[in-house]
Amino acid sequence: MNLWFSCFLFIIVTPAHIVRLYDRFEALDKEKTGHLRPQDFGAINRLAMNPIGDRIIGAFFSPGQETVDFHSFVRILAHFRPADEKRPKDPSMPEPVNSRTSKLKFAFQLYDQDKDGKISRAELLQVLRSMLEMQVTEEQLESIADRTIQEADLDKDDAISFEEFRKSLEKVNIDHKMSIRFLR
Ligand SMILES: [Ca+2]
Ligand SMILES: [Ca+2]
Repeated sequence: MNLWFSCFLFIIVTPAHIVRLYDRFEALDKEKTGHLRPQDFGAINRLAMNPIGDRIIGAFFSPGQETVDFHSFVRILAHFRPADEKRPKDPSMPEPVNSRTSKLKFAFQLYDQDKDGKISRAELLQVLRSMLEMQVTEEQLESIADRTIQEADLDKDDAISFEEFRKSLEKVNIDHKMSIRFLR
């Protein structure tokens, strides 16, 4: 299993637990305003304990936005719905939010914090550091980051574009990894 994949796996498996948020939106919304603030998400143990929980929570909020309403909340959760393979593809329709591409984009933006469309070595290091803290030395972290980038970086600009990210995960069954039993 390549390193990139193991990093990725960690990230995409964890948000599956977000399903619990769905049922708990109202419970979380203690002041009954119809909106959640980032700190409301902290009541979810699984997220609070997740080393990159803050990033996952951050994905619920558009830039500059401090609250999330139920509609946006559900839209983010929809990324984790299994793709419906049997439904015929209609090229005139926008890509569904639970398609493989949308799922990969969601995972990609958890790394790409400055939103320049590339995962830099520093951004990858930040994620690795949060995930592996205490278990490895800084030197080991850096060598993991270097190898991960080397493996995926096809145009050799020392950063991972979305296309490179997608390519490096071509053989991975994202749907299986990043799906939840949703809305049942
Ligand atoms: Ca970036
Ligand atoms: Ca590159």
